[in-house]
Amino acid sequence: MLAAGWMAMPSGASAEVNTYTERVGPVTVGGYEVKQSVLPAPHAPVDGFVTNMEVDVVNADGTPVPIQRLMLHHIVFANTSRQDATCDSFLGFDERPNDLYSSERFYAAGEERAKMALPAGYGYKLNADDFWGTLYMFMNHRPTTDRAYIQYKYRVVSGADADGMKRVEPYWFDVENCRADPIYSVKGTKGKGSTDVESADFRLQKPGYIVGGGGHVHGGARELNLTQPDCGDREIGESLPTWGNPDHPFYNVKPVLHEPGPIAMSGFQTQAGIPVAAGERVRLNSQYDNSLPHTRVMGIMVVYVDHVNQANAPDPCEPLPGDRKKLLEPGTIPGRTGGPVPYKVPLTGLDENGEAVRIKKPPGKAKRLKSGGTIEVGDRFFDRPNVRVNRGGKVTWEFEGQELHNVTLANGPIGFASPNLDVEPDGEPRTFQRRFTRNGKYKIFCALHPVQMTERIVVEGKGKRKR
Ligand SMILES: [Cu+2]
Repeated sequence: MLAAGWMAMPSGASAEVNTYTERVGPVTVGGYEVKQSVLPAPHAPVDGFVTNMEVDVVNADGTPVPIQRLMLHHIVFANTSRQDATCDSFLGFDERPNDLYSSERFYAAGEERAKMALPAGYGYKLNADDFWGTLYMFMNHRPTTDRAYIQYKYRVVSGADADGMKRVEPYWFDVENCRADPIYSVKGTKGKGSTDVESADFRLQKPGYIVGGGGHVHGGARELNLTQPDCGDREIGESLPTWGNPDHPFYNVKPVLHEPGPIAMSGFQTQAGIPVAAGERVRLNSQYDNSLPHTRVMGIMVVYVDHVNQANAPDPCEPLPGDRKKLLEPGTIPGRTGGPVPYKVPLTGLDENGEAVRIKKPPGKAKRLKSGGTIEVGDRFFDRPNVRVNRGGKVTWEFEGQELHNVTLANGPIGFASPNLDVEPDGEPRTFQRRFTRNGKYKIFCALHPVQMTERIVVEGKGKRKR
């Protein structure tokens, strides 16, 4: 399946500025499945600078694939010829150390189809012999196996035109950095209008100027922003979501396999650049609504830095440039602004025809599980899909499967989710534990097999309420 077919089609007026279109795949995704994998991503064998990039999902004939069929939930492009600027080592999608991913992440997109757009005169260095790869996640919204191609376009300035170009280095800022699946969960236990903030600090390797950036969030996000804590915590960049209107496919596709994400994220650009002195901290703040649970969310911003040598380095906290431009700002494209849309992810099961239907709980009678009890996670099943637990009780999931699975809250009193786990090579199950301190109905699924693997835990009684 690796890079079964691709093509390069240069087009454009000048011989020195070309837009190339490549295609990888087909990617095959089973019915109602969520698939994450990696593929080599070919590029034109030229030396130059990438100034723009975008990605989409297409059929063999090049027509776009609607999300009623397949949704490209997210995709990352990395250059394996260079080391990533913010990570030395990585955890793979299975949460085990995996150096396959320690290559330079330079462009990413989610459901919102973010595009790379650098200010004029700046570019991401492409060498003819660089090796690019992609890490992608697809969701199949139909009961049958489907296939599609990942198609990406990028604009390259090369030859004599490349002489005056300034090279930018990509920095991947991520509140759950250095993981192939950098997810976390928002509890959602506070009042209306409350905000959960997760932050992470980064330092550039050399002084420089940030000339552009944009972010990725999931459903429930308020915004991402970048601040300089050593400069009075001033804001230096932000990325804001625009949400779909109620009739947007994100809210109407069946089945709902996750909380719908934004339809666009704003970005920023500046020719003059945002000054960052050597050793200065840059902080990413990922802000989500905290009145409802939001599980498996992300807070990521990719920024592009024009590094300068120490002689030309900006002073600490040098004034911000006056030419900061916002791209795709909320309100400039059709959609909802003014904060995230309240949304409850339902449980989905299969009817007798194998079609997805909403369910209240998995079939079968509820069994009582004592505190300290275990639930086995096998390949495509939870061995106890309906349980009752006393408040304060602890539940352990034992992952016995050969495939990866996870435990993810769809809806219920408190948001939580496990990493993707399977059995250890020596046969020992990996485990995930949780103590239930709030009464209520916890509707749970495996986010990789959401219609096949569902579970309901009813927490009741007057046991310990420690949080
Ligand atoms: Cu699963």
